[in-house]
Amino acid sequence: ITIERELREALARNELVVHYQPQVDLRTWTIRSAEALVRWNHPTLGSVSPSEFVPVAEETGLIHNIGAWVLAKACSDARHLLPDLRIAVNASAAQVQRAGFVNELRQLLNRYELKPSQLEVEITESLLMEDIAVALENLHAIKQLGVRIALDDFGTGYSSLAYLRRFPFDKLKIDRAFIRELLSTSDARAIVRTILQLARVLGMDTVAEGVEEPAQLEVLSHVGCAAIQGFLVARPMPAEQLVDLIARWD
Ligand code: G
Ligand code: G
Ligand code: MN
Ligand code: NA
Repeated sequence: ITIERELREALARNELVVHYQPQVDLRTWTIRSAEALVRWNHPTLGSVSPSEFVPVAEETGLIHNIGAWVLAKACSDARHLLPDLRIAVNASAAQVQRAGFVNELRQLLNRYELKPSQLEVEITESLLMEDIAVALENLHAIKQLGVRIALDDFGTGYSSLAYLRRFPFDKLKIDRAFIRELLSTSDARAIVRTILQLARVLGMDTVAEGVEEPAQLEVLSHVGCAAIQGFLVARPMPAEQLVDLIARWD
């Protein structure tokens, strides 16, 4: 309740920040993209995780303001600091279901003079379960615009294979639950393999999330995963730090 009131003021007080976590292409071992992750620097509580405040923002409708701010910040950083990276931004179901969402994207692309393909929107499977008429229309319009669409946390929710054909996804993000068990259970490895095959057949890109150990990277390379994201490469960090990391990378 108090978190809701404070969240309302957080934007105006400039307490939200966006960090970026790189994704590494496994074929070339280069950083080609990064995921934008919002953080809340609370004056007394310190850094508050989005897993705590995003649900509150969704319940109260504040997610529209916060989401718009994150998108604009990510576009600004993509333009000024990270022009060679594709930037992926998480969008809540409510955002994608709003009629004005595609226009918001179009205006940002114009304002920051970005190639549409430099931007990627990450959505979760929960979106597919809600009232999907507007969402489906918006996803197709986003695709038309040339902005890429990634399906986040893939494999954990309710993912009917039919949805994969019906929605225009460019990328599947393999949930870290499978990566965590990759070395210890054979079914996790089988599931990852199957997701990768499915992605290949459907012409979708892939990234494994939550990669923390070299041995996981080893397996993922072996089974043909396109890219990895996780603490093994780097934790989410401010854009300026990512610029430094990339400069040191080559
Ligand atoms: O970075 P971290 O692991 O704390 O993120 C926790 C959750 O918050 C993740 O599921 C992530 O997708 C979500 N998240 C991070 N940034 C955003 C954002 O800008 N918008 C939305 N809707 N979710 C976000
Ligand atoms: O749901 P989504 O994929 O958007 O969530 C991304 C979240 O995962 C971020 O909050 C980020 O901090 C977290 N994360 C990223 N890499 C790793 C990792 O290697 N291990 C763990 N445990 N979490 C990670
Ligand atoms: Mn994500
Ligand atoms: Na995810």
